[in-house]
Amino acid sequence: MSQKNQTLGEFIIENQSSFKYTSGELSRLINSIRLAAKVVNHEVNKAGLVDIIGAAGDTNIQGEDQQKLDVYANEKFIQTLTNRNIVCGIASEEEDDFISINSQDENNNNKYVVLIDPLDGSSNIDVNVSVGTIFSVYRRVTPVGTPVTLEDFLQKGNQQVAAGYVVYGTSTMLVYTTGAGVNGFTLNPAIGTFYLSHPDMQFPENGKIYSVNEGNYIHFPQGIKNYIKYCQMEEGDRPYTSRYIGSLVSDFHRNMIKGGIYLYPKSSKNSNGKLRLLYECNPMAFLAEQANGKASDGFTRILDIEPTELHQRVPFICGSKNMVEKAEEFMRLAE
Ligand code: P6P
Repeated sequence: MSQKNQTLGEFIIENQSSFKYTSGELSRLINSIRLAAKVVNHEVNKAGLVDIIGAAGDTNIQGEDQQKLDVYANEKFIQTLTNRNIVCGIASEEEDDFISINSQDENNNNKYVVLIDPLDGSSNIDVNVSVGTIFSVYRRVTPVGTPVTLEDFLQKGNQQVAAGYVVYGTSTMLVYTTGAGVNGFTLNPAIGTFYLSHPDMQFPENGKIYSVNEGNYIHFPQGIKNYIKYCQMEEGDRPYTSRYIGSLVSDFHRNMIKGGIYLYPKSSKNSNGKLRLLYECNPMAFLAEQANGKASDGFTRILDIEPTELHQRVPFICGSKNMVEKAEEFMRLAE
């Protein structure tokens, strides 16, 4: 049984045997995420001090202005995963296409692909609000030793072998799962070590926080409008509290600890919602379910959605099980 204040390194070694696939590689992968997280954290924490904030002058495939830290974080995670010769492919929100990693040795025996949102919520950087990194890990499905193909990335979320996030907030935390529960590690910046601070994280089945951008209310489907009015009604343990800071990782993290629901529905402005299935919704849904929570698009379990393209978007409702099920009920009734 893992005990608090165990380091991330000790935790990985102790739990390696519980991971049903081969030992070693996934542990090394998580360790490389840890290293990149520390490097990015260092830059995020001094963003106000050096000329690294502000748009990098480019836009990503989403047509969004790329903040310099977006570019920096993307480069660091790709560099770390590549240099350690652990993965055979990487897909990133900041890259138009996936990246094939051919290891130094000819027969590239690396089995894992990683999909990543290197700096989610980056529009918050200039206003000193928490941002995060989200990652998702699969075993490749094409033959080991051959270059990866799009098929290796377009896998259903229920095939993930690991997923997690880094939240660069009042403290920096790495929260991840390999399918045996969710554990949170807090960085001690003085010595650059992550310590197990939140063992076996669980969503409370009920909660009193709802997180949605109500500025889009008039554009929402009727079922979502009805659910939001339900949250605001004076009845029983309601009205709920509205908390939305525009950073998925931070809203998710708070809701997992306190109980709550996060919604990014489709709307007349965003016909499939805004969040990306492969490197935002799937990893957060895997974490949610591993923490006794739930995640759907309002009708279908996120982890069962068949991906069709690398940067596809889906509507996303995620959090405390009973809250998500109540929102789904409103969606069905309004059908
Ligand atoms: P809006 C950040 O860009 C993000 O992907 C999530 O982290 C966040 O929850 C959402 O978009 C905010 O989007 O449209 O409400 O500003």
